[in-house]
Amino acid sequence: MDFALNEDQLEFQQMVREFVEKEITPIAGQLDEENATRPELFKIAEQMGLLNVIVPEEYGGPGLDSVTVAAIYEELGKGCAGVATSMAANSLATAPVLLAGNDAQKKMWCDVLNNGGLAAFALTEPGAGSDAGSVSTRAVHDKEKKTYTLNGTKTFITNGGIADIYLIFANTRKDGGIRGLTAFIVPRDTPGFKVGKKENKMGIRPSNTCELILEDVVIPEENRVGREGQGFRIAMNTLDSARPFVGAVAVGLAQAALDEAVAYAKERHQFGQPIASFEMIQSMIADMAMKVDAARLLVYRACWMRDQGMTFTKEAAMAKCYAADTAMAVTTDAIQIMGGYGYSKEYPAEKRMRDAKIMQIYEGTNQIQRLVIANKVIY
Ligand code: COS
Repeated sequence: MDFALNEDQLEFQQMVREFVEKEITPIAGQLDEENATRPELFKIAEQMGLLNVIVPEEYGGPGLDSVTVAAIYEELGKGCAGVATSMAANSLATAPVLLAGNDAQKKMWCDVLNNGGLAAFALTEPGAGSDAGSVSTRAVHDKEKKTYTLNGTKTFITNGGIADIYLIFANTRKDGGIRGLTAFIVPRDTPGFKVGKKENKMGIRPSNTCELILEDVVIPEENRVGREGQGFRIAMNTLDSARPFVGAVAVGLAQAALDEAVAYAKERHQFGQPIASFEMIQSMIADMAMKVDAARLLVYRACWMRDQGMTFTKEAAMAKCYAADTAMAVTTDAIQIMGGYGYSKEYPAEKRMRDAKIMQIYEGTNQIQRLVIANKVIY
């Protein structure tokens, strides 16, 4: 058993750490205020190869293993979970194409990412969240014209307003249900495809989250990824792969909150001594540190299992769920240690707490993760 990152992984980690410390951390508060993405950050990220991390070498990408990708996302999470979410959405949206796409689809999709493009994964709808199988966006096949016509609305889509290419789930069966769920590639400039309202969110504000509207969007048959009805399985497999990455962002976020709370506790004097010398503060810091370490181990184990080709659905859910709960608990305790200063916007702690909340909600709520875990443990 080896718990250490190898030389290449350490190199990536260091490179991203420097990028985060120089380009993201200093402006994270401002990005949060602006509630907007910064295209120049994506430009730098593209040059550093951070937008196509899971693109295999045969399709022009670095083909990084999941452990390395987690190390990258953990560092991004330390700087700003919003920026990290936006960049990680490229991996989420790419996974279905790599899993079930044909060679031409993989080439086309990966080229977009290799050239600095952004992608979006569109499963969620106003009426289909945890119940992913109840998607009501319809895809009607015209066998003669060899096309599909898509109609429906997607909601809470990361990169929704700024992506170049979209992976959209729609139902090919009139009566709906998971057996009709099908994945499609929709380029942004397709007629009938519109970006709807932009969300004004509590946290991860520097990530773009939008509604998508599809009105008679006609795409060629070649844009269907996998078979008709294979979409639910593709979505589930994709979420298995992506959940440890959400965990990685959450670990980075929690680690940064812990580091800031420790630094504050050593500086802040009350009753004539640093508050770090008080046992009640020490107890909180010890619990925070244990949770962050445990979350990190779960995240890297799930990624390692994926890289070994092992079944890892349960472990992915554990990693995502525990890391998200850790981020929430640790950021809350960081504010408690910092008192009024933690509650003030002068320090990053309150932003981190707002950012942490979404980790328990997106890419499958933590209640859904517990369902997945319990199902695997019991049956
Ligand atoms: N990998 C591969 N196949 C899977 C799978 C997985 N992780 N999970 C389920 N499946 C398959 C099952 O094997 C089953 O196949 P068969 O019908 O051929 O036996 C099928 O999918 C249906 O499974 P199940 O009956 O468990 O589906 P449910 O509708 O009960 O839903 C949950 C299962 C709740 C786990 C699923 O809907 C889910 O993950 N929801 C959360 C969605 C989500 O994360 N949304 C976030 C938005 S996207 S960022």
